[in-house]
Amino acid sequence: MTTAATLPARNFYGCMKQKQRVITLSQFIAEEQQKFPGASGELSRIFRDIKLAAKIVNRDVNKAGLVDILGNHGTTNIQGETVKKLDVLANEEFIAALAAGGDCCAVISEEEDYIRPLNPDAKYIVAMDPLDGSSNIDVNAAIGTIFSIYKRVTPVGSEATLEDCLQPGNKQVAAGYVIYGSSTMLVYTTGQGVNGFTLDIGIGDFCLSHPNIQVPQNGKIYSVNEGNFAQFPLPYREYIKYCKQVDKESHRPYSARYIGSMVADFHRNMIKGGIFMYPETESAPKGKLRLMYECNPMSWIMEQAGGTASTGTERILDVIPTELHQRVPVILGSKNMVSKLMEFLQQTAG
Ligand code: P6P
Repeated sequence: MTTAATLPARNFYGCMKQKQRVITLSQFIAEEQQKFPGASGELSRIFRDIKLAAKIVNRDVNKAGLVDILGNHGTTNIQGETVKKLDVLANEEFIAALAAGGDCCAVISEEEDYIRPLNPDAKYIVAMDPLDGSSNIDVNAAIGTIFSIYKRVTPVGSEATLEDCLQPGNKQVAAGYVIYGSSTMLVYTTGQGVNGFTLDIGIGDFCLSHPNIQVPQNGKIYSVNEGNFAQFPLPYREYIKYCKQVDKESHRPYSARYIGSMVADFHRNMIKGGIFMYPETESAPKGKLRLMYECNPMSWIMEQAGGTASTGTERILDVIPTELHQRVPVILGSKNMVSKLMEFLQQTAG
C-alpha cells in the first residue's frame, strides 16, 4: 500500500515528481493508453477537452466573487455583458470544448432538458453535472464538476439516441470529477484504479498528486443532511443514531460532516474514509441525486477505490436507467461502514 513515507517527493502544489519530472494528466493518460494497443486516442482527446473546460471553469469560479461585485447573476456587468449563472456558464464551456474536440457524439447534462447532439461520427457519450453544488459558490464552499463517459451502442454516422445515453453505470468507460476547492483537482478512473491530479497554476496543467487512491475500509465520518432526519426511512434513522452512540472500541460517536456539495463530501470521504448518504424521503421518494451524472460516476470511482455504492436495495452501477434525469437514493463510502448500514436496512427488509 502506498504510504506517505514511500511516496516520491512532491512539489509546492503537491504534484508527484518521478525522477525529478512532474507527471501531467496528459502524460499519464498517454501512458495508460499504451496499455491498450487498439486504443484510437479518441477517449484521450475527450479527456483533453474536459481538462481544458475544467481550467476555464476554475478561472470563472475563482473570479465569481468579483463578478458578484461587478454585477449579480442575470444582470449586465461593467462590460455590458450579461452575467450568467456559473452553472449555465460551466455547461456551455464543457459543451463548447467537447464540440470543438469532435470526439463526442452527444452530451447529457443537468443543465440540458434533453440530449445535446454533437458529432454524429463520434463514438463517445458524455454525461455531466457541469457545476454541482453551485448554491455553495456565494459562500465560497468547494463545488465540482462530475462526468461519466460511455461508448455509444448505435452505429456512428447517425445522431445519438436515448438508447446510447440510458446505459447502466457498469457500462461506463471512464468517470471522474473536478473539485474546485482549496486546490483544484481532477480525479478519474477508466477501470484501472483511481488517480488524482492537482492543477498546478504555475504550469497551467493538472499533475499527478494522488496516485492509486484507496478509500479506507473503515471511517469515522458520516455525511448526510440531518435536516431531513424525520423523513428518512426508519433503518436510516436507526443507523444515524448508531453513528452518534458512544462506543470507544468502534471509534463512535463518528464525526458529522456535511458540506451540501456532493463532490466535496465525496472527496473528503475518499481520502479520509466515511459514508455519504442521500436517502429517499417523503418529499423526494427517489432521493435527490441524479443517476446518470452524479451517482453512476461517483459509484464507479468509489468501487474502483475499494469502497461500496448502493441505492440501499441494489448496486448503483447495476440500475437500469429509464430517464435521463432519473434520481436514485445513494449510499457511498467505506466498505465496512456501508455494510453496517446495509445490516440495518436488511433487518427491516425481513
Ligand atoms: P441538500 C447540490 O445541490 C446537490 O446536488 C449535491 O451536490 C449535494 O450533495 C446535494 O444536492 C445537497 O442537497 O438537500 O442536502 O441541500
